[in-house]
Amino acid sequence: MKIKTCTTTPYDDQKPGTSGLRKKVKQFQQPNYLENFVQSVIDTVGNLAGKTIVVGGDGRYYNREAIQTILKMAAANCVGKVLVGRGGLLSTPAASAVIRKYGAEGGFILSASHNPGGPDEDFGIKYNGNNGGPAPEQLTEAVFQRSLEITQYNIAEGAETDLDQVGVSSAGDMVVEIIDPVSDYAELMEELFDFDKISALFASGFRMRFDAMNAITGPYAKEILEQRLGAAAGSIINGEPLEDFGGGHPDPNLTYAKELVDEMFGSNPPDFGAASDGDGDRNMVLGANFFITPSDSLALIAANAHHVKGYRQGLAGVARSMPTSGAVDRVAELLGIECFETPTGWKFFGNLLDAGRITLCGEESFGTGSDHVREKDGLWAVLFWLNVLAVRQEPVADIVTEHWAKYGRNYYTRHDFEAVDSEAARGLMAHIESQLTHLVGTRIDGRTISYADNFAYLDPVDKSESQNQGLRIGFEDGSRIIFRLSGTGTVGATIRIYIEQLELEPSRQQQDTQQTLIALIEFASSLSELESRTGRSTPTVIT
Ligand code: VG1
Ligand code: CO
Repeated sequence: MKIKTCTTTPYDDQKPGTSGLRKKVKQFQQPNYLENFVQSVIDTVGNLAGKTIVVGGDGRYYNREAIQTILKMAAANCVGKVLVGRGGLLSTPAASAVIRKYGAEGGFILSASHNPGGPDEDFGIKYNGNNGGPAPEQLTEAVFQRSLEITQYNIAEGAETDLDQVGVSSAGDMVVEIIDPVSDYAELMEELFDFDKISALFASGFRMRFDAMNAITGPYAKEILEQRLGAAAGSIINGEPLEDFGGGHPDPNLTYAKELVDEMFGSNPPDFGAASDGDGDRNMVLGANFFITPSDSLALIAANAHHVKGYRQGLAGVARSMPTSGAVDRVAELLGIECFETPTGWKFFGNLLDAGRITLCGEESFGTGSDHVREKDGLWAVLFWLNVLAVRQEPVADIVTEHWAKYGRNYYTRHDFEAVDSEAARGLMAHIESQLTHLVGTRIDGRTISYADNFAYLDPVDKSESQNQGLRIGFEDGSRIIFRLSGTGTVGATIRIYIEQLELEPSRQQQDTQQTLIALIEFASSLSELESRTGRSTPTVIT
């Protein structure tokens, strides 16, 4: 196998966002674009020679081409061995599990997660380290700096690897092993959850619907839910991974998982519904006629962990991203465990998980996970809920209502304004920030603002600092309004407004969320001059 060193010129836009580098496929197809980024990672990480790495993706358009390029570059950069999911497939949590199980040095995960796929849509790539988790900010920043000065990359010339046959082959001196993408992950799930109890639940006639949204989790859900746990055939819908996800957004929320939502709120709904995203790390869970917010799901998982095999021994602590509601905080308080508030993005949980400070963590953006891997994990959350339902034998709605009565209910919503003009979005954020100091003491709808700031995070483990992580307005009664710009979008800017309000009185816990939050929603929109600055008054997505 011949190794070539090719000269190249830098691109100036390879700065990874919340979760890796995400761009339109057409941008990735520019000459040397992918090669520059991959070589920048290899140069920055610095120690891959002779080591094992993992490569896989969510199966979207350009996945296979990218994997062939990465394999040739890995061979040329003296990587010892690459483990690749069959068909180039690995869900994000499965990739994390495989890195950890085989002691790999790291891995490349190819995905733009919940963003649409296809020749005119999105692609993405990120590097995870040997703990199985996304590279921390210092590393992604160093990769970006490297990408600005890169002048050459190494690539092997030779035959393409057959990605579709499980087995071992070689590319020059490098070993390539195609692995079954599901089995290691399924085994890990069997260790964590009471499969016998969940099987008995299904055998008793419990009905569920899992919407894989034509994305990566189809094969995982079929193997685990239908094959191993005995869920009725047909429990999984949209279970074939497609390169364009059937033309939809593989984003498990109330807007984009419409087929599932319609069924769960229709006549004779199944007992439990769930969906996952493009790369399998997100989850939405629903009961019959009942939506569980991701923030509540995290709190309920924490409060019910003692029912579940892998978590029965107790929780070290919990963490949530800053915009996630405070529901889990009160569970932690009652359990007497630590609760951390981190910036948005799973990479910020890594140190806390590695240090054994937390067992569970989650984000309001349909992300929940634990110390079993270093990514959020969609099917894991679904199995957790199934395990709890199998033990408690109560309807989802009753379990959540009972939880609220005990801990209080955090009414919570997120309004997303997608593809806003970038200048306008930056102007809006600057305008809000300029008012923050004057806001403290202001009363809105009977509540007084007690703090207003730009969230900064000091990592308690490695003491690294992260600034500018979202504008927060907090009220004396615990209500909050948060403004952030998305770091995963690929068109213009996406403005996210997060609003929450705590209600401790059970008789007031069954109200409509948008109505309950209306005063805060209106204040957020007038404070930010949303409509005059962006021309938008209606959110693209309401969660
Ligand atoms: C969004 C979510 C964030 C999540 C990230 C990656 O980021 O808000 O909570 O960690 O997506 O999720 P942003 O910057 O667009 O708000 V995934 O499933 O896209 O990898
Ligand atoms: Co995802």
